[in-house]
Amino acid sequence: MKLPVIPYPQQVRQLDGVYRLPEGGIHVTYRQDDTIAPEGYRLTVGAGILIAHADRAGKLNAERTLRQIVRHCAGREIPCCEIHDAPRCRHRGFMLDCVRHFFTVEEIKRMIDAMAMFKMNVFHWHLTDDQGWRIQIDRYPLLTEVGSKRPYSDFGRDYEPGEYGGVYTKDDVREIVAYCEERCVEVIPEIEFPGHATAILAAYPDLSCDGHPVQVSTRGGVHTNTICVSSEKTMEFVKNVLSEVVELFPGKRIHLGGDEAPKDHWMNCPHCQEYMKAHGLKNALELQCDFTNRVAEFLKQYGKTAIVWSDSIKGHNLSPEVTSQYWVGDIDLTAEHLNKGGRTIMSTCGTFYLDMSYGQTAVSTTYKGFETIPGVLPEREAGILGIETPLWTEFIQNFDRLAFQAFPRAAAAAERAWSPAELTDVEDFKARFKLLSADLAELGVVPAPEKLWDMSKPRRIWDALKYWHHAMTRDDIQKFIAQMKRERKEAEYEREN
Ligand code: TNX
Repeated sequence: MKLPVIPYPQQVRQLDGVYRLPEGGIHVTYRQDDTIAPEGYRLTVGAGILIAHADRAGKLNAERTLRQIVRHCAGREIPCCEIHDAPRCRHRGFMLDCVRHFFTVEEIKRMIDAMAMFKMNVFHWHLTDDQGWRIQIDRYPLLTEVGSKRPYSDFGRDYEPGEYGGVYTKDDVREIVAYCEERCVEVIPEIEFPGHATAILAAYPDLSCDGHPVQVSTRGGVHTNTICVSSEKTMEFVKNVLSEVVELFPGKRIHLGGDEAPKDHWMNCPHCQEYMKAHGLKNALELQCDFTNRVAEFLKQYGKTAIVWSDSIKGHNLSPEVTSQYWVGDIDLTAEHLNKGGRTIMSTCGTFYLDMSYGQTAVSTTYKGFETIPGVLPEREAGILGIETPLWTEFIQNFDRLAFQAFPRAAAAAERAWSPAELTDVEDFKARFKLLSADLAELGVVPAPEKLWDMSKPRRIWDALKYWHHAMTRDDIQKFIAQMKRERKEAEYEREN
C-alpha cells in the first residue's frame, strides 16, 4: 500500500531508511520558498523533517500530510521520503444545507475540521431556502422573526411535528468565518434568489409578482414562489441584504443560488413582461440571466464575484464573469459558458451529491469523478475550477447522519480534486480511508459502514428503491411531474424564439 495519506500527494519518492519518532515529539524545520505552487509544499523525511512552502495554506497542508503519516505508519518509525505536492484543482469544496435542517456552530466547526483534514478548501454555506432563512439581516428583522421558522417539517415520509427553526447571528457567522480562516478555508455564503424564496416571501410578501401571502414551506421539492425580478423594490431588497452579507464574509465569492426558479409568475406579471420588452429579452430564461447579471454587477463594487447553480445559464445571456456550478442538466450549456470565458465548479448530482444513498452513489462512483467536459476548448479548460460535494439535508436530522452521508464519499471527492488524475485505484483509496477514519472518529465523525460503500447491483437497486419510497409520497410524485412539464415548457420558450 501507499503511504497512509488522503488526498494522495502528487509525487512521493520513498528513500532508504526510517525516521525514528523522538520521545519528546517531532521537531520540524520550516522553510519559506516562493517557487512552490500555491497551497503546495515539499516535505522531506530524512535525518530530520523539513517542510518547504510558499504560503500559509501550503504549510498547513504539509502538516496535514505529516500528521497522517506519523499516526498511521506502524510503530514509532516512519519511512524516509520526499513528497512534492500541490493541488490539481484549486476549488475543493463542501456544501452544507443548514436550512432543511439546522446545524449548530459547534457541529459546523467539526464538519469543517473533518473536511480540512482532507485538504478541502471551500465551505459553501447554504443559508436560505423555501423552508427557512438562516442569517441575521439587521435591516429586515422579519427574515428572522417570520422567515426562520416553520410550523412543522414534512419531507417525503419523514414527519417532524413541532415548530422548527434557527438562525445564525452575525457573531455566529464571524465565528465560523474566523474558524475557517485559521484553516485556510474560504467561506462562500449562499443567499438564494430568485427561486427557493418562500421564506423571504413569507416575511415580505410584496417582493413577489402578485404580493399574495405565503407561509414558510414545510416540505421539499420545487416551489413556484419566486421574487419579482423586474421590480425596483425587489432589487433594492436584494442589494440591501447583500450589502450586509458582503461585510461578514471576507472571501471574494458570493453564491446567489438561482436553481429551480419556475417562470410561472414572471410569465403572468405585467411588470416583468414590460421589462422583458423594454430590454429586448426574448423569454423568461433570459430574464433570469438578466437579473443575475444585474446582481453580479452590484457585487462587483465590493470586489466580489457571483456563483450560481447551472440552471441559471439556460438563457445563454449570463455574463461570463458569473461562475456556474454544474449539478444537473445539459452539460453542453456548461461547455458554452466555459468557451465564452466563464468558469464552472463541478457538483454533478449523480457523482458528488452526498445526500444520495450509497446505493445510488457508491464510493467508487464518487471516486471516479469526471474526466472532461465534452466540447470545451482546450484553452478554456482552466475555467473548470474544481469539485464540490453538496450535502442537502431534507432527510438528515442530526449530525451523526450528516457524517454517515458525507464519509467516505467526501474524502473520495477530495482526493479526486487534489491528486493526479492517473490515481484510479478505489480499493487502495478505501484501505487508506479505513486507517484514517480513526482521525475522523476523534472528531465524533463516524463514516458509513464499509458494507455500504460499494454494494452489489441488486442491493444497490433495492437501496435506491428504498430511498425513493422514503423520499416521495404520492403528492411529491405529482409535484415532480408538474415540474417536469414546466421544464418542458421552458425548453419550448427557448425553441420558439
Ligand atoms: C435540488 S441541487 C436542489 C436542492 C435540493 C436537492 C436535493 C440544487 C441546486 N437544488 O434544493 O435539496 O435537489 O433534493
